[in-house]
Amino acid sequence: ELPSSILLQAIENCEFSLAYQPQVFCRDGQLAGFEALARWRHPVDGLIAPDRFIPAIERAGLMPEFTARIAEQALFWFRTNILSPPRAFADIVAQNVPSLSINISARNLTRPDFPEVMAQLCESHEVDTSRVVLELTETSALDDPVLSLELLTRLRVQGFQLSIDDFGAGYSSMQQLARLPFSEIKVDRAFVATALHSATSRSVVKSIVELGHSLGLRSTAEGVEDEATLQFLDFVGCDLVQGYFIAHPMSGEKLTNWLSSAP
Ligand code: G
Ligand code: G
Ligand code: MN
Ligand code: NA
Repeated sequence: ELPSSILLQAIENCEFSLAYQPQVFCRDGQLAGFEALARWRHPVDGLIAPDRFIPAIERAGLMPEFTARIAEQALFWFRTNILSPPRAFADIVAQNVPSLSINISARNLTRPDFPEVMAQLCESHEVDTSRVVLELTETSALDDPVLSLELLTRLRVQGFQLSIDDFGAGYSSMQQLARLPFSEIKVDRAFVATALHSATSRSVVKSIVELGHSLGLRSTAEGVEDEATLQFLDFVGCDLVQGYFIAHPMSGEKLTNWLSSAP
């Protein structure tokens, strides 16, 4: 178990880095945005995956500090590389107005100042809040549903887009989907990965996309690993796709090269 003193030190020492995974429109492959994914560059143990440290950060009560630091890093990268892009890919970016997706935790929705903190980070990096998508996992248990709903609503009022991540994987506190102010639904990777081989998965994917559209939400499929899956997703009307078939999560530097070499 990771002690909270170690985690706090890691946050303060900026040992967390971000990988960015491009998202593209299913229809024409144009760039739509990026999801920021945290990695821990531990000085001794090397690269540690989020599945290991995110739950530990949650248990240690450090999610507010962690998210603020991650958001700051992501917004800085987005401002300097995407909104004020090098010449090499300025055209690609200018045409598409890409968004920046940041993962948040249910633990972020327990601090009343969270919307204000996020809005101030956007302001100081000169990033319009409407460009920022906050992803909340469907299965995350909301400790205080009333406060969480109030904070989600305030984030929405501040201009943030809200996304419900890994949809289909759980059946919990987010049954009230229709009552929460989301703007995007992300189909869980498990259904996308098995879509070609399982009629059940195909029905689930199609239903989620339709549910999203009926509620006015854009749908994003993650974990797209081949062209046939991409075609199926386009066929059912999915809006955005993300996955190894398009691009792996990359360091900011690698992503710059990826953008420069895009057709
Ligand atoms: O990065 P990987 O590709 O292994 O992501 C695994 C999961 O870890 C993601 O689906 C996401 O839910 C979670 N995750 C990654 N980065 C962050 C982050 O910055 N904050 C939170 N709360 N979760 C994250
Ligand atoms: O936030 P979320 O849990 O949805 O994060 C997405 C996770 O899925 C990250 O861990 C990311 O590295 C991973 N991922 C992204 N694209 C693919 C893919 O095409 N296939 C698989 N297996 N994993 C992917
Ligand atoms: Mn996500
Ligand atoms: Na997630």
